[in-house]
Amino acid sequence: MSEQLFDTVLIANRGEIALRILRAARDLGLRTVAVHSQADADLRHVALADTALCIGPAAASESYLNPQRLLQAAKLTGAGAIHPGYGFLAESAHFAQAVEEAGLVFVGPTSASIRLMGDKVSAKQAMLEAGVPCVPGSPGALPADAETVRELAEACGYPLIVKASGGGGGRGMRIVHDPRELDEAVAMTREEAGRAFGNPEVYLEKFLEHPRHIEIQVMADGFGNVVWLGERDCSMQRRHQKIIEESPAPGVDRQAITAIGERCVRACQLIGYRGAGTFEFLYENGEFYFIEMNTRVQVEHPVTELVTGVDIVREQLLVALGKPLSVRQEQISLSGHAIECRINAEDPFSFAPAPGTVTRWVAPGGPGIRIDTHLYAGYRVPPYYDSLVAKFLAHGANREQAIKRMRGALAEADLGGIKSSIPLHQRLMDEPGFVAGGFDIHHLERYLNQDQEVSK
Ligand code: MV4
Repeated sequence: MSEQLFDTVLIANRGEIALRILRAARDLGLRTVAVHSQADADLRHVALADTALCIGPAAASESYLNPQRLLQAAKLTGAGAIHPGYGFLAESAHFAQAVEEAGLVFVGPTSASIRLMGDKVSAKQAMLEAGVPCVPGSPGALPADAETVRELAEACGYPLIVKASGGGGGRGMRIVHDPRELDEAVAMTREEAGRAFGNPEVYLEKFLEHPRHIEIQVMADGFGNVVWLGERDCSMQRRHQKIIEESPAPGVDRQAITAIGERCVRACQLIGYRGAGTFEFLYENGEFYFIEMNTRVQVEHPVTELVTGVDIVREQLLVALGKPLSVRQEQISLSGHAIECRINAEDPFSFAPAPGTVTRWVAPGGPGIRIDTHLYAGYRVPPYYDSLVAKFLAHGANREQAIKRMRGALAEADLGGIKSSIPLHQRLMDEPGFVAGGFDIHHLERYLNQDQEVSK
């Protein structure tokens, strides 16, 4: 037998990311186990995996979100590691700990790191200690005493935002424009947070009105090596769902980004971080403000892969195998520009989910085009899960070329049988705000609303 930590990885996810993980594992000579729900037997990665196992009914709570089923499947198939992908149990400290305690490798950070970052108050405290700039606000969780809360709010200034420590990704927050609304907003956010996250702790931040969302990708191994892999601008979003991501962030000073990237590296070293991670920042008036850290591989990771040439999922697996990162910081530079369009099975105007059977699928191609998808003709998109069915990526020497290539890819794509966001992206690739670049997190919703006015 080999001295490797593991030779089989269980993929605890579905769709395009499961296929992405399978390919990275296969590249490294690892065996793969696909686990799927009853609704997902016909997924592409299930057909390609060395072993496939049905772990439960369509409902995610009884399959992809069930730690016991996943651990049983690992035991049954001899998998030594579990890759959680994104979503589902990827940021469950409880699951990561169960994997650790079962003597298996969790492809990600330690459960302790996930717990630290999952609690937004402790995450912010750790970042402040590491010299990462944060949004000004209350030092830690709010006390019970209403008078002290009012004083903290005055010090922070209005408008402010009340956020749940157990929240994140847009869940559990409330904007307060007027001191008279403060008490009730704090009480309601506490109440909701207690119910939704089992943690009623809340904190305050100054509300930034026109920020961009810029995030830093990091990768760390178990030997203290940490690299940052540039940034992604994810400002084109709707209802906290990212629609388009790109790298580099248009019009942002490289020196400023480098300074932030280096702080993120330092922070990873301080907390003993391992694996892939993303530091989310709000960027306003030339300043970066940390808001939260994601302790998983992200949907938009290929944008970074295209501009850096680093295979992030491969590095995740290498690190999990106990090996060092295959790149050092001096070897990393950003080349050209990459854009990702998320293609969902949904109505391109109402955004209503539109599951159904794919009757035709011819993927675009050509120089600088990458398509991450599990689609094939005849595939039935089930109604039970996230509607992401493909990611179109365009890489060019500069932003202009990347946009042109993306337009070509969107025009080439031949997807029949289901509605998708392809027509939306075709409009966006010609939308003056997007084409100019550098617009804030509200731009897309503003554009879509104005569109609605016109059709009235
Ligand atoms: C903010 C903010 C403005 N000021 N915090 C939303 C998701 C979560 N990650 C944090 N979010 C925000 N936090 C302060 N102090 C505005 C948002 C926000 C947002 C952030 C990133 C991407 C899209 C967003 C959409 C609405 C609000």
